[in-house]
Amino acid sequence: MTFLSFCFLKNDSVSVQVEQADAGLPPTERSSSLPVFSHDEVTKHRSLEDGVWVTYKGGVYDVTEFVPMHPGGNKILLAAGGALEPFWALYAVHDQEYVLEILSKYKVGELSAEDLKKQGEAKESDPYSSDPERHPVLRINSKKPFNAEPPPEILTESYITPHVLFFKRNHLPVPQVDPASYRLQVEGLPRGALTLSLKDLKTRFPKHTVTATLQCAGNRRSDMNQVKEVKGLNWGISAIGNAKWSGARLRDVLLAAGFGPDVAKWARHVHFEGLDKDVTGSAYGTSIPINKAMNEDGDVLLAYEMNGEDIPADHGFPVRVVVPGVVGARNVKWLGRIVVSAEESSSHWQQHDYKVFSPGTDWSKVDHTSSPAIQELPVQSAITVPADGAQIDHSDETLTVKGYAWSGGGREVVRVDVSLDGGKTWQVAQLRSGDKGQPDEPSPPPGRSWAWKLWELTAPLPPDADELEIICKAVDNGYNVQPDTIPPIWNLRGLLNNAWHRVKVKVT
Ligand SMILES: Nc1nc2c(c(=O)[nH]1)N[C@H]1C(S)=C(S)[C@@H](COP(=O)(O)O)O[C@H]1N2
Ligand SMILES: [Mo]
Repeated sequence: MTFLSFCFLKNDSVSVQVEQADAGLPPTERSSSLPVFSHDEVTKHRSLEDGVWVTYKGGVYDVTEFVPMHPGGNKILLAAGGALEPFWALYAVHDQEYVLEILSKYKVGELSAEDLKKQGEAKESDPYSSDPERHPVLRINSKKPFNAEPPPEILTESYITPHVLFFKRNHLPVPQVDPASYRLQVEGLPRGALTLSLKDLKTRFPKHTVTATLQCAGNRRSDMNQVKEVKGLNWGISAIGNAKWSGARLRDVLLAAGFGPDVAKWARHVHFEGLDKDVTGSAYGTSIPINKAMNEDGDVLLAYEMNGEDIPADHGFPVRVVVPGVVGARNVKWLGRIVVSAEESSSHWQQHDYKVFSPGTDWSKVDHTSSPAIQELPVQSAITVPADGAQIDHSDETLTVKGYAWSGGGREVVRVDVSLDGGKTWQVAQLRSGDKGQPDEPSPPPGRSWAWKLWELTAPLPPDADELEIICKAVDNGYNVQPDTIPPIWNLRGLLNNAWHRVKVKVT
């Protein structure tokens, strides 16, 4: 495990609350005649060009000069324009006297008292006011509802994605659920409804743990948007994460609710409804095919733990469905109701979204009944390091390229090809199913490869090139490959972009 991932794993539940001014710093620091800056002013300084400013306990610091001197200086840039506290909480080594001394040299002002106060305040009458705190390293695509993804280079630092870094995809405010009064309804079976408390779920059914990757259908949408405008959140390449989920098997719960051979004759789908509701009172909901739900090897969970802890609020506390190998949208969070049915869910998210159409279909002619709802996902891969537009030193002898690869439906990724010359020549990357330097997780049985692989290639830097186009593409055990370009898979909602991932870097 790398140092960085170690820090993240050790600090899973980082608070982003900004502490009140004065705590910890000598009083002389506060009585300065330095100018007062607003939060908006500070956020303008988040690059080497515009200066790198950070705040710490109410002080404003210009650390531009310090960035090139700091080991892994670009990591400071993640905090640029905002508070240092949550980042220092990730890297515990910083909480030391001498670090504060270094920092004090760079002080340029005070944060306005008003903005300091605002950082702690939740606004009443806002349905999102009870949403949980999130780590500021996340790149926000939308605040309300909250949708955000981690920076790619951090995503592949750890095989198991810590929950603070795991992408968050919410359609509605996060519901606050009291675990003591929580009840799960299981309906649609001839025996009548089964009601389960959280304790029932934990004690009446065997606990099962599955390492599974979750990917949003909109992952990599921003690249599709570049080809031709699409509708949807502008996700980069990190709307994907890999976690250890634990809970009861859905199959066991349905059997306990009375699922048997007679039900199997007519049952075709299992509906899931969340406890998150829109203003009209309708809940987030979708369905999956019954065979995925009942298959002994399907590993569908009613999960109450993520990475060995209670599922965090953003990820569905206290119970979420985990449907390994299937699109994120079916992995319903804050699960309130399960219904066994002959029909698919009639919800918006099943019938009018999460469907893909021909590149020639536009909003004037789209017929949502003409395409099936997305379930299993296609083979996917992306390059997380280096970043698009990065500069590489020409005197480096080798170049290291890193990324992730995954396929839906339990199909295992068996190979990742990497090209450093725009696809003229290819080299095979090294795959792993664990943290770097650690043993791989044991291979799952065939057809149950639910987790991603991380990959890496270190190769000689091609001589005399001033720009490289780096490409990756994965192959799964069905020999499915990724399409080479986006235009043939373009669709109006920008879903399922799994074209070869390309990044351009400058050699200087
Ligand atoms: N109840 C509920 N479940 C939900 C959603 C939601 O908004 N409400 N979003 C879905 C979508 S589109 C995705 S991609 C995943 C995201 O899960 P995560 O936020 O844990 O990463 O949750 C799914 N389950
Ligand atoms: Mo999604």
